[in-house]
Amino acid sequence: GASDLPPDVWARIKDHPCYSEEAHHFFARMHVAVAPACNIQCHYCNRKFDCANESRPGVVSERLSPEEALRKVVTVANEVPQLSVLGIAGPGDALFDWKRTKRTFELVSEVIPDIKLCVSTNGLALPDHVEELAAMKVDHVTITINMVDPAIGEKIHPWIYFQGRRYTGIEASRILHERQMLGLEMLTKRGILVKVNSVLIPGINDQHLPAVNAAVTKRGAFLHNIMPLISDAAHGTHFGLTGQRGPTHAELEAVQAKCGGGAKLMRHCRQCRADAVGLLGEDRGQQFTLDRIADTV
Ligand code: CLF
Ligand code: SF4
Repeated sequence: GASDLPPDVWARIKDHPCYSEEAHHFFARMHVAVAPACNIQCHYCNRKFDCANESRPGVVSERLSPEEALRKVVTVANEVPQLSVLGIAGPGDALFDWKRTKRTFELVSEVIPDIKLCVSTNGLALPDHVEELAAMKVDHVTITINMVDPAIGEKIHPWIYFQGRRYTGIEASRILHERQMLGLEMLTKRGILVKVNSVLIPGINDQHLPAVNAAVTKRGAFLHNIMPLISDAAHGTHFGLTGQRGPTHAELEAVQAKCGGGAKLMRHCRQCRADAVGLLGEDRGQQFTLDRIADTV
């Protein structure tokens, strides 16, 4: 809440619906799905659907070019007065597709200079783009960090694609882990607010998430959002097909209780789509598909 934060930090989150629980009743975010490709594989992803690190798996978002995204943002800004944040959260990784993400942010900030820019990434490409993110005044970055131990990472992320080659096994997770920690440190050193998302996967990282919480707290993470794995065989993910289940509500609360004392926990996440529009939990994305806005701008 407002009372336990320095005033300058409060001023930066008071109209961000994900970073402030109070704000989510009054302020809206929108996502534009401009980032189709991804540089890693997660066992809870099937590549055809939205990035499950930030978003609800099993849904397909409308892919937009940066120019189409601009048109959509302008339309929504005119019709949704609560709009305060533009986020890029997939459907793949927002920083692997850096040129598209950057172009989108540049186009939008020229027209709507006061909109907050927000980005979500698996972190692998993050250290390469921190300078430019800071220069574009991106003040909110989410990194999905499911482990700080590559032996656990290996069970979640079968491969990564990094600097022109594919890595598998423990080596892949060691690189991913190092890049995530480096990216987090670089962001917090510049004063950018970082939220860490962790997907809670029973039997795989449930006992380990307090160690993740401690590691990201130490490096200055502002918020930690522990998200339940949504696993469904119908989504065709590795975890879905192998019968990996998501946590019960009680299991989620038990892990959250063990993470108390570290970075503040986010408890109001609605696991949005990569093309979500509106207040959290009130998704108006289908009102603003391209075919519906074509005539309005
Ligand atoms: Fe979007 Fe994510 Fe920014 Fe929010 S969502 S890029 S930080 S503006 Fe928010 Fe949605 Fe949860 Fe994400 S409720 S899935 S935490
Ligand atoms: Fe899928 Fe997102 Fe993982 Fe990439 S980072 S494999 S898009 S869940």
